[in-house]
Amino acid sequence: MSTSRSLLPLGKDDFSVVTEVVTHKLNHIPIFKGDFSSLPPKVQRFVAEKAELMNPAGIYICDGSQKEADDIIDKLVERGVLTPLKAYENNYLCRTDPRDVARVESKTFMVTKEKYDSVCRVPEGVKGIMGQWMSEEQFGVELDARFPGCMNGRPMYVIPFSMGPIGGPLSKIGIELTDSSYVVLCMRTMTRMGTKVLDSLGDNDFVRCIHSVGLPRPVRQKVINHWPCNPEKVLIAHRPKEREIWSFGSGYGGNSLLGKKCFALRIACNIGRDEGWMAEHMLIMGITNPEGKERFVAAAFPSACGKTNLAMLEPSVPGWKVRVVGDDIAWMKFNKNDGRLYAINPEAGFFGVAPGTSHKTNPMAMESFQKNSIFTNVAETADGEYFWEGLEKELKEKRGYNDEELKHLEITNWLGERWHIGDAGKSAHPNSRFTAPAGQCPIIHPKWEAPEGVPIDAIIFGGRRPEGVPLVYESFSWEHGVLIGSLVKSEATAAAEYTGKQVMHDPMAMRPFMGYNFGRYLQHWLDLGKAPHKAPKIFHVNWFRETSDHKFLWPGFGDNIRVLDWILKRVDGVEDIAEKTAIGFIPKRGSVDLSELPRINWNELMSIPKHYWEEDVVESRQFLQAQVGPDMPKVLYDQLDQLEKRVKEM
Ligand code: TSX
Ligand code: MN
Repeated sequence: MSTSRSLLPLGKDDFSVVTEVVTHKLNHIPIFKGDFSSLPPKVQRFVAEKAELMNPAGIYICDGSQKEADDIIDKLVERGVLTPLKAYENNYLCRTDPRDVARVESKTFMVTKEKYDSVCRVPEGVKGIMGQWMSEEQFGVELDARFPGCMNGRPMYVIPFSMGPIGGPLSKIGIELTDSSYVVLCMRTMTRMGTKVLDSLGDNDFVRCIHSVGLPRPVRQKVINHWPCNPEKVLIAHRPKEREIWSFGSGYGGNSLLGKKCFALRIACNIGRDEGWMAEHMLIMGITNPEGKERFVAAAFPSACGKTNLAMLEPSVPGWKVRVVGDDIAWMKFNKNDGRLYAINPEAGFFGVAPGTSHKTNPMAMESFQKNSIFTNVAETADGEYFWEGLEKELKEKRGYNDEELKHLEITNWLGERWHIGDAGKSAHPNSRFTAPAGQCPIIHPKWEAPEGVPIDAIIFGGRRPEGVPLVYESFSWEHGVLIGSLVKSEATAAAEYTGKQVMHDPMAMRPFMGYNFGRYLQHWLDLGKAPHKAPKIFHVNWFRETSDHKFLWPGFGDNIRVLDWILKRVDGVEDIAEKTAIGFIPKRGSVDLSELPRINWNELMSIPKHYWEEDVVESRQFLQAQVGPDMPKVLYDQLDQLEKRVKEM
């Protein structure tokens, strides 16, 4: 088999050999920018090996400077890849090939020798939803069919990046090789990137990230929107043991910004298992009450539940203050000294869904992307502003237009076509994104880059649950909370291939991001919650419960502070505000502040229909047996038995 040299790790101490190989390989590949010989030896070897495999026109070592970003932007504007949004300072629009608009879960794999290191032992005939496995042999074949010569005629950018503050005790370094300059720009916003990362790397190891748009020159297919990609051959493969990521054929988001979902979740949860910490799909926020006491919470929600909106909440109740630490990913570790759980946001920017974001739903996100931001697949007004579904009203008010005038406003939709408000179809792609530096958020927490992280007092799970699930409930124990997390469900998302409105399982909000056997991941959670660790309390929230005629029962958004208030009182040990039910503790009537709200149907909002939960417990057991099977920790089946018994006795 011609299988990639890349699969054969060179001996660690073979330095004479390595140096020789390195010089040899770089003899015929020019350096476009940077000093190859000043790279740490391991980085040199990685770059040289992969350059030989992918055969780029030259090597461009990114320093992370503003000048470098400006140069790349100038070139992309000249080529028509980026359009300046002239209503702002240094904001740009990017339109992708319309076939390359989202993560591709069906082409995403974990590659391990042992299948069941990656996925659970599901019963015969069941298709596992918690990730896909590929054998090393198959991966070798897939790699050989894609990567040799794949960067022909294109520069290969070398992006050194840190997930977490550079040099921090919880931080990790990666190097991404890519032939996409769009990826360079986004990585510069989403991670700490450049020379200072290499300085702190020294001789240490790093996560190897290899990305190609998969369209070597000369290009045979037609390139649409100056966005090279290769949708038929998309592959996103992770080798957790080798701490390596291979991504081919897509330039979009989670497929190409490899620090995010691939590294910070799929690879990092493997590192976390080995090193005793957790990598989670969670926001991190600081909440200060009117008395001035601040507490931090981490919250896991599936896509399309408004995680970014919650992280940047503007409380509707006077005296409360929320500050965002992170909106998507949390790396968390129990501290040896005080036993508490500390979390960092490994990212440095927000890569948020644009449609639905407005001054009404998320004013702080809006403030974050007034400058230095990239908008991908949104629409543009004739005045050089961004536009998407959800901005109609504020655009109308900004211009002082009436409805008729608004309809005549010239808009270019995400496909580059003329479009008007009220026309068929959508102006922006439903998965269109803003990429903005986190530091530009007015309510970014002053400790958002604290290397040691912030102490977490509550973990909150949630989902879009139109039926049956109350606004908030609290688990009876860490183990019960882990069961609740493993049973997270939500109405489907726009961020992936799924459409429609079924309620789908998304355990721990990690379904698309799980990096190893989910049963072992649950066991890892159980292990970490034991003494001497002081495990945070675990809650479940549902902002999305509906009446039988499909009206939301809870106003949501800034009013969610009322629920967070109750949660934090529980964290503080206030007892007389909770009522024990079959599924957990719920707020006693009157213990959630509803002042100044229009009438809330509290009974319907908080009800726990026996019939619904009887069915839900049965469905939950079927789900866990089918998807986690024998890998499910027994403790959690015990928890499920107890839940079933409590529901039966309701
Ligand atoms: O983000 C949301 N949050 C969390 C906010 C901090 N959304 C948007 C979800 C899509 C990303 C919500 N949508 C929330 C919510 O709490 N709640 C709802 C449902 C809802 C939508 C509109 C109204 C009320 C509830 N409108 C009026 O009441 C006028
Ligand atoms: Mn996410």
